[in-house]
Amino acid sequence: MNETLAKWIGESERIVFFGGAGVSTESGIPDFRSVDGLYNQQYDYPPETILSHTFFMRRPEEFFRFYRNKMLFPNAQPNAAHKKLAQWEAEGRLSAVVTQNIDGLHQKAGSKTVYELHGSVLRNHCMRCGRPYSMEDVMNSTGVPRCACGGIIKPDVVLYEESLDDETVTRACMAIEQADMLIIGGTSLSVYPAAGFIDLYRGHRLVLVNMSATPRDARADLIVRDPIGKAFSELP
Ligand code: CNA
Repeated sequence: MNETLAKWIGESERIVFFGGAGVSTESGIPDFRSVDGLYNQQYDYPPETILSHTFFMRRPEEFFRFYRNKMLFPNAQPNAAHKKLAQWEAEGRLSAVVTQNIDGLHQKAGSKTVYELHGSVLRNHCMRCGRPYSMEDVMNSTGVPRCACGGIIKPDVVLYEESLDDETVTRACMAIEQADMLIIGGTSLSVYPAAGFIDLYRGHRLVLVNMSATPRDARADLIVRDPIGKAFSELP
């Protein structure tokens, strides 16, 4: 167990956790940039292209083929990291989870205040009439999923070229500004604007839990290089 990390958590009352795809790799969901991640597999187009708004509008069949195969993990379960964060919130130590993930696993683990910067695969809506649809509706459809009204059903996931939801961003920024400890985990800190949020934290308990180096390692007060599920499972 990392003693410094354990001590700081014990002393904090407004921890904010800011995480990315690495939080869910131990739940069996690949990240983007690790060696076996999505960016190191071969497709006709790079994932950034397929997951862009332009591609979605121009080639929706291709988009949904990739999306159903690579973005939906209906059987994934929360791991020790998701569970520990939910526990800290219930104990009154943690005020928010800010995540770039779209898998809904924090809520599945019991976390209540979760700011999903990039949306969620669990929510979908008709682009024409707004009717909501579940992940199962999209998963069980073929080709381009259509609403009863004929409109295309779009996942509530922020694609490249799309902007983040204003209210989610505002709340996430406020939580980070007011945090007495910021734990950043499982993110390469390479996707903006989300990666820039860490600059809002002014305290001296900035912890980075990431298996590889990030461009912001120099800013951290403590760096933990272990898999996050393993590291968190050892903490009180
Ligand atoms: P990324 O760029 O793929 O980086 C992941 C980082 O996590 C890398 O630096 C890894 O070294 C590190 N890592 C991987 N596994 C672990 C682990 N077990 N413990 C600690 N560190 C680990 O992912 P980011 O989140 O930084 O990039 C942002 C993108 C990826 C967002 O737009 C996400 O929506 C998107 N994404 C989300 C999911 C998901 O919802 N689970 C999956 C894949 C990609």
